[in-house]
Parts: sequence; structure tokens; C-alpha cells
Amino acid sequence: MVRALVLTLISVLSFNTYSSEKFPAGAGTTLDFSVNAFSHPMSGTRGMLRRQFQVGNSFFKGAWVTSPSSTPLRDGLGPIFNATSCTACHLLDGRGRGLPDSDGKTDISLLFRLKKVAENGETSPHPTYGDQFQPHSIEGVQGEGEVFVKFETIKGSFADGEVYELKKPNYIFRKLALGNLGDNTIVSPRVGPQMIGLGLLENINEEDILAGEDPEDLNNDGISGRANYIYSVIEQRQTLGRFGWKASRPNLLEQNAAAFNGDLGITSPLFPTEECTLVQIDCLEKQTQEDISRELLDKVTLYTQLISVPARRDINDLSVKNGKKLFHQISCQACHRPDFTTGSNSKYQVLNNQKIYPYTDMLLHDMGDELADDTRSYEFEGKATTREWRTPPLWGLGLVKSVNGHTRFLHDGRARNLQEAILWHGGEAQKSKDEFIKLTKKDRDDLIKFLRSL
Ligand code: HEC
Ligand code: HEC
Ligand SMILES: [Ca+2]
Ligand SMILES: [Ca+2]
Ligand SMILES: [Ca+2]
Ligand SMILES: [Ca+2]
Repeated sequence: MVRALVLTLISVLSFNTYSSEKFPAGAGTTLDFSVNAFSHPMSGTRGMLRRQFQVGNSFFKGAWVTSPSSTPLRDGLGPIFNATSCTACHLLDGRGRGLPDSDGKTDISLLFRLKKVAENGETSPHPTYGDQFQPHSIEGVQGEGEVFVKFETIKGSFADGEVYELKKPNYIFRKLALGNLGDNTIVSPRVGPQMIGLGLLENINEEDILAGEDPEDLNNDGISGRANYIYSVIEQRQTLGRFGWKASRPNLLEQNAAAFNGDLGITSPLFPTEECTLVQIDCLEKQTQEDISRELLDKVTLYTQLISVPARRDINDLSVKNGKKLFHQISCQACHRPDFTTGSNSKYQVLNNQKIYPYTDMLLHDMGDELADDTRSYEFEGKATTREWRTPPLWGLGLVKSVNGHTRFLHDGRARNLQEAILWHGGEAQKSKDEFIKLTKKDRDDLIKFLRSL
């Protein structure tokens, strides 16, 4: 009885301590703001669990090799692939830069999803290149080609007269192994996102996400918000999508297995076939089965579930406080929902019942012509269309520069800083963007300072 009381008291006290917005991941929040800020396990992870986290980390970081090899635990790379390690695109568990500073070859961290559109508007994987473009290959197999970017300058100005320039990327596919992509091909660029707090996002109750949907915009604020649904190979049914820029993966296990398969060419019990299409004969000849086991996938998944989120900085700074007020005033929070409380279904207590501050509603939004993969609306992945993107979490944004040495944002890294990320917003976010443009210079800077404190 006394013990129960003491335990309740401790949990109430610790809940109060960590439920403030200073601790975006609740009790598991890390206080390291260095270059390693995105690489810590949830704070309090000790003993056996900490060792398991490190084992998972080693498979995430290490380079994979062609099979057969003297290290069967780390072989199976290819026949075609984007990179030889997870880290190549999620450096220090942070994000890729995606694009070079000026016209040239795209960065390894930028991958391209492909679809062919039929006359009736239905999309399917590209018949020659499949649903992802893999530039690299093992010996004896052809990589699919190279992707270059050519920037186009878009000019605009704020209401106070200050001018700005955005660089719009146009993608050019070169050295294509099996001929042109052809007409009616839709190309969807994606940069590797940061890995923090994913286990918490996975543990938000589905009803809490769905409560934010407003597909017909009944409250008339110009913002709809739709959930994505996709087939889960684990549950063998349509399930809510949470991960990826279009929320097209239902959970971290499937996301990781898909990354192994699509990005590294590593097959597993979840995705047992290599990415070769029927016309990629050299690729088909070098296929291998079950390059990794379910057990190994589970280790990497534990790792991705337990990566922590750094604490906020400067929350009492007056500019940051003003920025936060403006964030709400111009309706950024309508999509970048500040908080959720996680559910209680995780086997890791540190992920359960936490008040978290991810700044996402986990829903899809039409973000306008400029950000769309295609201005026409076709279903692209699950229910997500060519025009829609999942609101990305904003936690950790202020530390991307320290961790990754760049400040590139959005699904292909086209925004060169946080201000440009806002200026690319359109569609359902057009009104918010227009209001940002009308702010004074001081208020714009304060809003950015608020984002940098996240
Ligand atoms: C070639 C670059 C690349 C490599 C290599 C790569 N990823 Fe990713 N990763 C991405 C991209 C791009 C996305 C977003 C995918 C999308 O939008 O569908 C992503 C998304 C993810 C996500 C979801 C993050 C979120 O916020 O929704 C996880 C988890 C992940 N990757 C894990 C891995 C693991 C594990 C590996 C190694 C097996 C890996 N990735 C290898 C580029 C890469
Ligand atoms: C209608 C929903 C919506 C509104 C309103 C909205 N956003 Fe976004 N935001 C998104 C989506 C979706 C993306 C991802 C778009 C993409 O990558 O193409 C995004 C991306 C971002 C990013 C880049 C994040 C990253 O990980 O690269 C920042 C920063 C951001 N928004 C800040 C803001 C601010 C500040 C406001 C208010 C002025 C705002 N947003 C209003 C939906 C919205
Ligand atoms: Ca393989
Ligand atoms: Ca391919
Ligand atoms: Ca609405
Ligand atoms: Ca193997």
C-alpha cells in the first residue's frame, strides 16, 4: 500500500517534470546538443537494453558487402542499390542534404520513387526501373543511371519590400541503363529524414491521429488533413501510415525492412524479393534470398524506436516567445500540431504515456503546385497523392546544422534554410505562408528563432 502510494507519487512528480515543452520526448529527452545530439538512446536506457541499442546501431552504421562473403551477417548488398549503409543517408541519425549548392549531381541521400500513370489515371511501378531509382550496383550488374539537378530561380518579395530568391530543382536523369523513363512517368524525390523520436510517433494512438482529420474541410479553415492507409505485410490488412514523407509505412519494422530492400538491396522475411524488374536480366541473375533474418531486423528496429529527441533551448528568450505566439497566430499549428500524448502499447516504458512535442499532425496535406510531384492529383503511395505530403515533425530542427553541417529542409532538401522552407509552402498552407510574408522583419526573424529553439 505504502509502496504503491510512493510509486504513484514518483510517477506524478516525474510526469510533471518532463511534461513541459522543454522536454519534447518526455522522460526520454536527451540534454546533449552536440554533433551527437540525434544519436542517443532515450535517456534512462541502461544495461541490456542499452547494449541492444548499440548492436542495432552497428547494423545501421556499418557498410554492407556483396554476398557470399566472410561476414555473412553483413552481406547481401545489391544487385542494385542506392547506398551501402543506412548512415549514408541518415548521417549521425540526422538528415541528408539532398542537393548540391549549384547545378550538378544530386546527393546520395536523395532517392527517387517512380510511377507510371495509365490513361485512366492509375499508377503502377515503372515497368523498366521499378518503383525506386537505384543508381548503384554490384559487379556484373548495371546501375540504373545518374540524376542531375538544374536549379531555376524563383523571385519573390515580402510585404515590406525585402526580396528573396528560391532555387527550384529540376531533375535530369542521365546515363540511363535501359533507355529513357518515357512519357507518363512521375518522379518523386525524397531525402533521408532525421531519425529522432520515431518510436514515440509510432506509439501515438491511431484514434488521436484520426481525430485531427478533416478531409472535407468542414470547419472551413482551408486545411483538410487526411490519413494515409497502406497494406501492412505484418498485419496483412490496410493500416494507418505513419512514416516517410508521404506516411506510406505503417510502422518502423516495415519501414526498416523496406529500406533494407529498396535502398540497400537486402532481402528479408518481410520483403523477400530483390528490386529487379522483369527486364533487368543481369539483376535477376544475381538475386539472393533472405540476406538478413527477422532477428536482425528486430535489432535495427529496436534501435530506431529508442532514439531520443534533444531538449529545447532558449525557451524563455523573448524573441523565441514572440515567435511561438506568431506560429500560432498565423496557423502553422493547424498542421504542425504541437503535442500528443503517446499510448501505452510499447514494450519500452519510456515510450508510453509521454506528453510529446513533435509539431506534426501525422496527416497528409496538399502543399500546392510547387512542392507537388505532379500538379495533377494521382494516387501515389497508398492514399497519398502526387500533391500530398505528411506534415513533418519540427522537433530537433534547430540542431540540424550542428549535427549535419547544413540547413537544408523539405522533402528533397530544396529549402536552403528555415525561412525558405516556409516560403515554399502552398496549397493548404498558402494562407499561412501569405501571412508570414506580411510579417515585419523582426517578427519573421522571431518566428525563425522559435523554430531554431525546437
Ligand atoms: C539512399 C538513402 C537512404 C538509405 C540508404 C536509407 N534511407 Fe531511410 N530514408 C530515406 C528516405 C528518402 C526516407 C523517406 C522515405 C519516404 O518518403 O518514403 C527514409 C525514411 C526512413 C525512416 C522513416 C523516418 C520518418 O521520419 O518517417 C526510417 C525509420 C528509415 N528511413 C530507416 C532506414 C534504415 C534502417 C536504413 C538502412 C537499412 C535506411 N533507412 C537507409 C533514405 C535512405
Ligand atoms: C497545411 C499544413 C501546413 C501548414 C499550415 C504549415 N505547414 Fe509546414 N509543412 C507542412 C508539410 C506537409 C511540410 C512538408 C512539405 C514538403 O516537404 O514538401 C512542411 C514542412 C515544413 C518545414 C520543413 C520541415 C522539414 O523537416 O524539412 C518547416 C520548417 C515548416 N513546415 C514550418 C512551418 C511554419 C513556420 C508554418 C507557418 C507559417 C507552417 N509550416 C505551416 C505542412 C504545413
Ligand atoms: Ca541482395
Ligand atoms: Ca529500380
Ligand atoms: Ca479544416
Ligand atoms: Ca547475409
